[in-house]
Amino acid sequence: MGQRSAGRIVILTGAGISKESGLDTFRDADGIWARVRLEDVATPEAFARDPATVHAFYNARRQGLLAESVQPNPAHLALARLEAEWPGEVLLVTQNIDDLHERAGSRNLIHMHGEILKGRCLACGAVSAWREDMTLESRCRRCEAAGYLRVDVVWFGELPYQMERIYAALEACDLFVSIGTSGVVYPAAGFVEAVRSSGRAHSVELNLEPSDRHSAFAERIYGPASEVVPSFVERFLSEPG
Ligand code: BV8
Repeated sequence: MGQRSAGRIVILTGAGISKESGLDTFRDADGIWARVRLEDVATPEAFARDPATVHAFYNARRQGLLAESVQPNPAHLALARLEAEWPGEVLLVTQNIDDLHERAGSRNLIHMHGEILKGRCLACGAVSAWREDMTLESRCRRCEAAGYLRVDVVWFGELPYQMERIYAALEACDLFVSIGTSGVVYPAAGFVEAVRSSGRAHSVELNLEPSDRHSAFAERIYGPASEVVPSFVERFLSEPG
């Protein structure tokens, strides 16, 4: 990898990239799933059974994300720099529902698991920005129906967004970089296989510790994202040719 003009890069990020910004991961010892069962808050069945509990779960995380103290960290900023300075395409696919990549300056971005700062109306299908608490009484911004809103995230058992575009990019890329993800949740955890099937791309895992899929990667660098991601981007951009 090094053809400066032809290199297409796909990056996958998970909750680990936002940890140093103050947002919890899911499967670390102090993670979200240590406090609440995903079956109670992150499935369509949970929402049908007890929507108030699901709203409360996401309302707390949304307010946490909007806290002044939560800012993009050097890892988010390094990925925005890579997109700005690399002559080939850089596609950032995130499993995260926060907006830290956008706030860091990333533009070519897919939120495959949706976005916590958006709401979707089950009556008319409208998706709208949503920064306040969502309740059973919340009204759709377009059709004004009350009680039909859900946070616009992908729950377990639901199909992630833009999968065709993602798989096309994975099969065409020259470099795949996975950052801050445990490699537990599919289909994201299987992306490295889609890349390897092309037989051409280099694959790198940047994580605090080996993920469940670590052995599938050609290169593995471990450490906090705010350290390993900026140094990887710096090294990559300063490579000759
Ligand atoms: C699908 C919601 C099919 C938003 C999330 C039974 C029934 C149905 C489906 C399944 C089933 N069994 C298995 C499945 C598939 C299921 C799945 O994979 N389950 C797992 C648990 C086995 N997947 C799905 O259901 C997916 N959909 O399969 O649909 C389908 C097909 C056709 C038609 C219809 C349907 C949907 C998956 C998405 C679910 N939604 N979240 C939200 O609330 O956030 S998943 C949730 O996990 C988050 O989105 C999160 O992004 C994702 C992955 O977690 P990670 O980001 O990796 O975070 P984690 O804590 O795990 O790891 C953090 C890592 O960071 C660690 O490695 C840590 O070491 C590292 N780290 C920590 N600190 C740092 C760091 N790294 C660097 N620096 C640091 N400082």
